[in-house]
Amino acid sequence: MSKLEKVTEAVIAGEVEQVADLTQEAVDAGEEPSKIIKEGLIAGMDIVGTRFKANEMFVPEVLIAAKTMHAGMEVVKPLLTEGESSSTGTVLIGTVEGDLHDIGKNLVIMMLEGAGFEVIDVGIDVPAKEFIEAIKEHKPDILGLSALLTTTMPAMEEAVAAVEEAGLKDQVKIMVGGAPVSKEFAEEIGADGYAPDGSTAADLAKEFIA
Ligand code: B12
Repeated sequence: MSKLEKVTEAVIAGEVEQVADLTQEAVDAGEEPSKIIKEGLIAGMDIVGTRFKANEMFVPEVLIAAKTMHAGMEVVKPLLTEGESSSTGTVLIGTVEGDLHDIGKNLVIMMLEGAGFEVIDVGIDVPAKEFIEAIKEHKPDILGLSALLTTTMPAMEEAVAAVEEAGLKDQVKIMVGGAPVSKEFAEEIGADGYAPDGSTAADLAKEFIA
C-alpha cells in the first residue's frame, strides 16, 4: 500500500491518532502537500461519502472520518505554498431563521470540506439579511440553506428572494436541503439545486463549480 493509500485508509477507518503520523510520513517521503490532501485525505472522504449513501456507513462513523480528515489537514495545511490552495471553491452555509437544527448542516459541511471546499458556517437561526451581509463579506461561490421544520420553509424562500433582491443571484449558486425540503420546493422558490444528503450536496457543489 502506498503512503497516500495508507492516509486514505486511515480516514475511512477513523484513525484520528494515526492519521497525523501517516500524513507526516507522506510529507517526509516528498509527496506534494496538495497531492496528499486530494489523493490521500479527500480521497478517503470521497469513499466515506459513497459508503454513507449506500447505507454502508452511518452518521457517527462519518463524523469520526471527518474529524480524522481534519487531523491530517492540520499537518499539511501549513505546508501549502502561497497560491497552492486545496480549495475547490467556497460555500457559505447556514440554517434559516427560526430553525435551530444543525446536525444535518454540520454533516453537509464535513462532506463539502471532504470534497475540498472551504466552508463558512454562519450558524443557525440566520435571518435573510444576515445571509446577504455574509455573502457580501465572504463572496462565496455557493450559498447553502438548511431547514428542518415545515414552519421555517418560508424563511428559506425569503432568503432566496433576498439574494435576488440584493442583486447577488448571478454571483452565488444556491443549494437547499433539510428533511422537509424537496427538489420541487427548491425549484419553486428559485434555488439552483437541492440535495437530500451530504455527499449528494458535495457532488452538486462540484457540479456548480465545474
Ligand atoms: C435532533 C432534532 C432536534 C434537536 C436539534 C439539535 C440540533 N443541534 O440540530 C432539537 C431537540 C433542538 C430539536 C428541536 C425541535 N424540533 Co426537532 N428534530 C430533531 C430530529 C430528531 C433529528 C434531526 C436530525 O438531526 N437528523 C439527522 C440529520 C443527519 O439529518 P437532516 O437534518 O435531515 O440532514 C440531512 C439532509 O436533510 C441534508 N441537509 C440538511 N441540511 C442541508 C442543507 C443543504 C444546503 C443541503 C444541500 C442538504 C442538507 O443533508 C443532511 C445530511 O445527510 C428530527 C426528526 C428526524 N428524524 O428528522 C426532529 C424534527 C425535525 N423536529 C421537529 C420539531 C417539531 C422540533 C421542535 C419544534 C420541537 C418542539 N416542540 O420544541 C423544536 C424546534 C426548534 C427550532 N426552532 O428549530 C419535527 C419537525 C416537524 C416538521 N415537519 O416541521 C421533527 C421532524 C420531529 C417530528 N417528527 O416531529 N429537534
